[in-house]
This record gives sequence, structure tokens and C-alpha cells, in this order.
Amino acid sequence: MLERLHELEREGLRDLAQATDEEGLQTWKVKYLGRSAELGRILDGLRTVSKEERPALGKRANEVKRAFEAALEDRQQRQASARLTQALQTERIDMTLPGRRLACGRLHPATQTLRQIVAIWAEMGFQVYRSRDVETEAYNFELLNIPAHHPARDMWDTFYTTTPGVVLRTHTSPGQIHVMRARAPEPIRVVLPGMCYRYEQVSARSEIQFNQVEGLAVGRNITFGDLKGTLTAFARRMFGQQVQTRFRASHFPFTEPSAEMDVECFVCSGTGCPVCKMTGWLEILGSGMVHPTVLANGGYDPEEFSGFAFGMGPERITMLRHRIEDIRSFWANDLRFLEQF
Ligand code: FA5
Repeated sequence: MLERLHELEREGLRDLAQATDEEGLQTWKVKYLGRSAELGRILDGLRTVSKEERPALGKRANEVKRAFEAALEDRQQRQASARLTQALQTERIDMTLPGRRLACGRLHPATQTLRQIVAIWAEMGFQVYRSRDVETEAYNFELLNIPAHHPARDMWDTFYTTTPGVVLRTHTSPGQIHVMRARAPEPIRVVLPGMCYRYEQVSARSEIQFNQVEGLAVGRNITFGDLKGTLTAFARRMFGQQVQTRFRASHFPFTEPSAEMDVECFVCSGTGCPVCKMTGWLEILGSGMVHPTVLANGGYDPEEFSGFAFGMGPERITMLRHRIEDIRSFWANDLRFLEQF
């Protein structure tokens, strides 16, 4: 029996040397260390061996078992380190290669213009005031001096929500009332940027969804001269120091008097071209002195306070600056268009 143990040890260690992969090691383990392996059977059978032989046989059988276990562990470690070495060689990373560029998005052209407009007003001391996209009819119309029967209501075809009296704002002007009610009787200098919605016939110039930047200044002794001077200063920062401006009388129910501001056409410098429809001027914004009724609705005494307001459309300004012919390009989600900006 001692002789057999000796042979078994030699056989086992020789077989183990030939197992080259994980699967081979598993098979070897089952064969030599498994439950029904020969060594196991010898150990189990020790009970039946005579008392004299048992100690030497038991000692030897356990030695063989420990030799097998140690040899197996050694082989497993060698194989693991061989796998690691191979992986390090075949999956080597060249740290000197330039990194892969991430596809990085950019701001939408209308957002770029909007931010530029807001930054200019911020430099001139106007805070940004955000107000909601979903408005009540009262804020969108009535409090801005546009009662239900007023013909000016026809100017805005509106998206109504399923909640009676609640609309998607047709302009940023309702923000005027919100900010006045929040600040009265303090003086105000704010711009209100944001999305507006009109149930319009979509065309090359008109979308159903577009941005506006509203402006509002309220205080004592604010005059139409302040309106003209401030808007002219803005136009110079936006379009260049040399730009010529002009004001044309207009009408908005929430301002009195009202004016539209044009800037000299920056395509033809005022000589007339298709962009300015041969007029030499481009319309930029609507403006006016805040109507006394609107001041009162905002909580300011019109006898004591006055103010000016204006509203402009960043998409239309972007179209003028880049000679974009169709406003629908802004929402078409066509990268060939968007990547130009
Ligand atoms: C108004 O909305 C007034 N609330 C502006 C205002 C504010 C006047 C404060 C006086 C005092 P208007 O409807 O003209 O005005 O729109 C203002 C600007 O929004 C336009 O000049 C244009 O640039 C933009 N705009 C209007 N409708 C559309 C549209 N359908 N698509 C794209 N831009 C539009």
C-alpha cells in the first residue's frame, strides 16, 4: 500500500504538470482530490487496516494529499500570472495616443443671440427676471390693458389650455406685471427672456414657438428720452458703434406712446437691398412708455412713477445677422444648419 501511495504521488504530480489550462486543472482536481479519487478511498479505508500499519500509512497518505494540494495551488497561481502577463501584452494601452474627441454640442443660434442680448442688458444694470410660460388670460391680456373685447386681442391667436382661462403666453409682457407686483414700490430695471407661443400660420418669418426678450424700467422721472437713449446704446453694443437707429410711431395697448425701433440694414449699410426690402432699415423691437393703467395694475401710482418697456425676438435678429431666410430652420433639427453657428 505504501508503494501504491508512492506511485500515486508520482503519477499525480506528472499528470498535473501536463494540465495546461483551467479546465485541465479542474479535471485533475476531480481525479486526484475528488470524493471518489483513489487517494480518498485509501484514506477512507484506513479504518480497515491493521493497527500496526495504520500510523505509517495514514501519515504517508496525508503527505500525498498535502503535496497534491500544494502543487495544485502552485499551478493555479502560475496560470493566473501567465494570463495576466499575456493580457498586459495583448491589451496594451498606448498612453501617448491622442484621446478620442467627444462629440460636443453647442448652443442653438437663437440661444446664442438671446444670451448676447441678455449679457448686454446685464452690463447696463438690468437684472434677469424669469416668469412662467403658462399664463392666465388676465396676465397675458387684461392686466396689460387688452380687455376681452379689445380689437388688439385679434393680434394674437392664442394656444388655450384645457383649463379655462389658462393660455401659453403669447409674449413675455405678462412678466411685466409679475415683476412689478413683486417689487412695487421699488424702482425696476429688468429683462425677461423666454419662450412665447402663438397659434400662427407657420411661414418663413413666423413660428408657433419663439423667444422674446422683454425689458422694463420703472422709476420716478423716466422719460421717452431715456427709452430712446437706452435702446440706442443697446443697439450700438449689439450691432456696432456706427449703427444708425430710428424710431417709428406704433401701437401697443400696454404702452403709450409706442414706437418700433429699426436699425440701419447691416447688409447694405442703408442703401437698400432684398434683406431690408430696399428700405435701408431693419425692424428690431417694439417699445413704449408703460401705460398708466399697466403701472397701476402692477402696483405703481402712475402720478408718481413712469417707465419704459420693450420686446424683441432673438430668432428674427439672428435671421437678420446671418441672413437666414427661413425661421423654420431653427426647429428643423438639421445638423447641417445648426453646425454653422
Ligand atoms: C410684442 O409681442 C410686444 N409684447 C412687444 C412689446 C413689449 C412692445 C413691451 C412694447 C413694450 P410683437 O408681436 O411685435 O410685440 O413681437 C415682438 C417680437 O417678437 C417681434 O419683433 C419678433 O421679433 C418676435 N415675434 C413675434 N411673433 C413671432 C413669430 N411668430 N415668430 C418669430 N418671432 C416672432
